[in-house]
Amino acid sequence: MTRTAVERWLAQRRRLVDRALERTLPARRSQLRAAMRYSLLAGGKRLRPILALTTGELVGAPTTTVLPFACALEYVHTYSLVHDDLPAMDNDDLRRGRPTSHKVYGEGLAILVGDALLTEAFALMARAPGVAPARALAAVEELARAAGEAGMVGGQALDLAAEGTAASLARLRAMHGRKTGALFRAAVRVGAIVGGARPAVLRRLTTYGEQLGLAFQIVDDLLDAGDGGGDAARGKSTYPAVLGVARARRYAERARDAACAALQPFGREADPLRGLATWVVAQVST
Ligand code: GRG
Repeated sequence: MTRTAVERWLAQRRRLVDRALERTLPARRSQLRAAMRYSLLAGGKRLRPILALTTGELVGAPTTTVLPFACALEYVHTYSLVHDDLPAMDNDDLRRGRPTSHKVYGEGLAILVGDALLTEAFALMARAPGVAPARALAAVEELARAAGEAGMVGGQALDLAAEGTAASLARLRAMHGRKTGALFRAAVRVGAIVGGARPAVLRRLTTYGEQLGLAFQIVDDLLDAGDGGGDAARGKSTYPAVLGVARARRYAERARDAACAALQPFGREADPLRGLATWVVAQVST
């Protein structure tokens, strides 16, 4: 797929996800609800829900069946961003082009926004219609593990502990594999699990998700470095800091190629996944 075709596909999928998210969280006369909507409906690329929808459909699940799980992934992702932006973590003033939750609603409510989004994510999955209970439970466990100690939260703890120290490539991979990678991996797996993927298919999609998550993180670091290096200024180790820009770029290209190689047995229906991996890395290659 050309870059334009991938971007058109992403935009169309994003609209579908945005509409579904809006339905799950209608406006209410409550400050908490307003603050939850402020962060959840603030835009964002919706990559994780799009991945879940795409792998679900790839293994034959109807879109509507996967949608609640896709929304749950975006709830968890948004919670992590709201908490990550807090003064006790990254202390950021801007997110998705707007003031961060705690800047608008105060720290207390921003903490509660994250808590509520995380909790409601699991309610969304628990009441998803039309999914065999065993598959729904497996998907719930998948997201719980990816978000929890073994995944995103554990990765964030490693990140906090490592601040101000120079990490090795191995430590960087271990930290990001959990902090960012686990949710990408879970996104492709949750869709495939809801759709009842066979083990061999699930293994290939898992590799795709892991390699895409790695490429995504390296590209994010490279863009940050090109943008003035906010991460480096905060004492964070990044892929370009450890590898240098040129090697970091090659590392991202290798991850993209490994992601696409994992999709080799699939036909044209996996083209959007191939296109997405290529699109991610194209942000930093010329
Ligand atoms: C606070 C529990 C807790 C976890 C925080 C993911 C994370 C862990 C923090 C986010 C900080 C960060 C910049 C991580 C790198 C990964 C990344 C670029 C996330 C942003 O994801 P995008 O680009 O965001 O998909 P949008 O806004 O498009 O949804």
